[in-house]
Amino acid sequence: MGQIKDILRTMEYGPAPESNIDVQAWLDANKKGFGHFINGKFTGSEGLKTFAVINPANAKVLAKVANGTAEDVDAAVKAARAAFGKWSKLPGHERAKYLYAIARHIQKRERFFSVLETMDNGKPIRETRDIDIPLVARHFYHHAGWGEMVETEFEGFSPVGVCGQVIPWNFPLLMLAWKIAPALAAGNTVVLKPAELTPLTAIAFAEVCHEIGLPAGVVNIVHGDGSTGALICGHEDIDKVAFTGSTEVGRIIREQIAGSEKKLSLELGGKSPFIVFEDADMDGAVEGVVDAIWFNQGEVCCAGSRILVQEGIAERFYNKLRKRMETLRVGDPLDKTMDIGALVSAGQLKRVSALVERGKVEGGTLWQAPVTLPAKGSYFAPGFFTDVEPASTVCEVEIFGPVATATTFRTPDEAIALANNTKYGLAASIWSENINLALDMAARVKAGVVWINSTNLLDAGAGFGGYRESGFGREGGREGLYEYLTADWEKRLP
Ligand code: TAP
Repeated sequence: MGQIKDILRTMEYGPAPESNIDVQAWLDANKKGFGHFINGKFTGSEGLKTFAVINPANAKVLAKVANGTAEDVDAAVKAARAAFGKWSKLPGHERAKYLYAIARHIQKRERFFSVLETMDNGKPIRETRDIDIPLVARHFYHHAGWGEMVETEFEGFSPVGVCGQVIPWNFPLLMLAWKIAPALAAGNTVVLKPAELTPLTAIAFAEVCHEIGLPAGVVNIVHGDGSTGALICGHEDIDKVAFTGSTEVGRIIREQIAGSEKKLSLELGGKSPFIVFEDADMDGAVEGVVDAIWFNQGEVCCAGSRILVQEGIAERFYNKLRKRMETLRVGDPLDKTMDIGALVSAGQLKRVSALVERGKVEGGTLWQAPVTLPAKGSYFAPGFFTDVEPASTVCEVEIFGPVATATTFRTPDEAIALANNTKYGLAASIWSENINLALDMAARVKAGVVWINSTNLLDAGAGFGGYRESGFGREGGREGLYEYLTADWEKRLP
């Protein structure tokens, strides 16, 4: 019954959109360049400074996009402020209609969004088609549900106001969804900056907002580099900053807004342990490693990048893993048979390569999949290091590429000591057939998310976020909503 009601609601937004827009035709039609989306209008890029967007799989230019200035940011914040009054006072079920409509339009355009995301980011089409874009739609559906219930479930809370949101390039549209869906459901308006490397699906998303008739100013998207991000975070009329990205930039933002009244949430880096006990289902754990570190080329904040294996099974486990690596396919991300695509940019390839070289110099033994990489594009063969010291660079620094480290442990206590020997605390994965042991470990590992006999499971209904230098605040589920609400009693404080 609820479902039928939802369908009826979304039907108010007209017939289903076209589902077969051609990505190349869309890019060709915008050859002059894309602009920002401010106050419900596309600015175009004429007369604006632009930057080139490159397809990392073949190094070809895909598009030109305007670089946001202080004036653009100011116009976007003003539009968001003007829209806030009416939007925040709409009954939650009215706001929910728009979220349902966004979800539905994205679903209808799944193919378009998947291809565009793959071309922009380099990740395999199998992942954008089966993971990224379905999770984006799910995020909007889920938060449409919260929109319906926000007044009753969060009585005594009000929306925060105008939210400045800055996101990274590793899951461009999904990170946008994680930011925009809860903000809107709770009654806020937003100014969002996508990563300079991957702005294209955010532009297509703005088109969806336009088509469904989202009131002007509720969502504003300003493109640009880190300096545009800094302008948004520092703008005096922003009430909340939500940032996902590196710990380094998170620190800069925290310093920048210290002393202001801005609410802040930071989703930062990670160096997550992947702990395999000798009683684990070994085939399952090997498959788990594939998901933990080679999904999305390892460009995943919660990637299981530190494999910890109990000593008695280590050699057998490594041998199985090497055998599995022989079957990995790396290449053109638009090819549906590929497991691993290109890293996001030539710069990222250089960074990953330099860290891996450092690992070798520091004495690590690198095992890489025997793959032939395409001649052009930012490809890196997946691999893992053995013979590494816990204090070595590759064990400490987030590589953010398809390379893990592997070390052994003897006892659960030693595994915990190694797992927690990091400045981060985002996620952990524990593999054992002994559920008591796994649960005991889960309670002792310092991480915001712990998976048992699984990894990289993300859902709109479950709060996600870190401890320590992985940041604070949660995204998803009930916890995530609190990031976009203020308790009314706080407002009454003198
Ligand atoms: P960053 O370099 O930190 O960039 C993230 C975003 O911040 C980009 O849009 C960037 O702009 C912008 N930015 C740069 N300097 C800024 C400043 N001073 N003020 C405001 N914004 C600024 O991270 P990245 O390289 O894109 O992404 C990789 C990092 O994100 C990794 O550390 C990864 O672990 C983390 N990450 C964390 C999570 C969660 S949920 N914890 C999820 C995904 C990624 P431009 O890049 O456009 O210049």
